Amino acid sequence: MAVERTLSIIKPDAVAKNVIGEIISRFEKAGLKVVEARMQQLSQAEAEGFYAVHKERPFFNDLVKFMISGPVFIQVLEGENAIAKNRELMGATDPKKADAGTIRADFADSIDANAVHGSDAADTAANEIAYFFKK
Ligand code: RTP
Ligand code: MG
Repeated sequence: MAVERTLSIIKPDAVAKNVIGEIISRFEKAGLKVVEARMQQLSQAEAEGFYAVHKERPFFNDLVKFMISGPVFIQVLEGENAIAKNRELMGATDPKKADAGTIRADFADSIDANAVHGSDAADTAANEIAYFFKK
């Protein structure tokens, strides 16, 4: 297993619930390290660009509207197998299907307001990190 970096976003619903710390604590306890981070209010263009891969999907407009509904906490997590580990900690996209003890099972209200984003593969992780943390 290799040390990887992945992009994590704590979405507006979880920021509004005041659980940024609890969510970061789960990453840290699982051995992931926060190596970059900031709070940000996304613009419509930033949210559309970030989720551009979904732009033909029926949920795209709602997804963008939700992602700009309040500030988000954007971070880069680093550690062994970070991409898959983060997805495991997050749980399934739909919190009703997420395993008990996952972030989405514990903090998400719906498939739209689902608390966190995590990169899903090595190439998307690299692209998403570059999107928000340009060197
Ligand atoms: P994310 O990108 O936010 O980490 O979520 P994900 O990989 O688990 O799910 P993805 O398929 O990439 O979808 C991105 C976000 O779009 C919303 N969605 N709604 N109504 C629907 O069928 C539906 N499907 C996806 C979710 O909020 C999901 O997080
Ligand atoms: Mg995704």
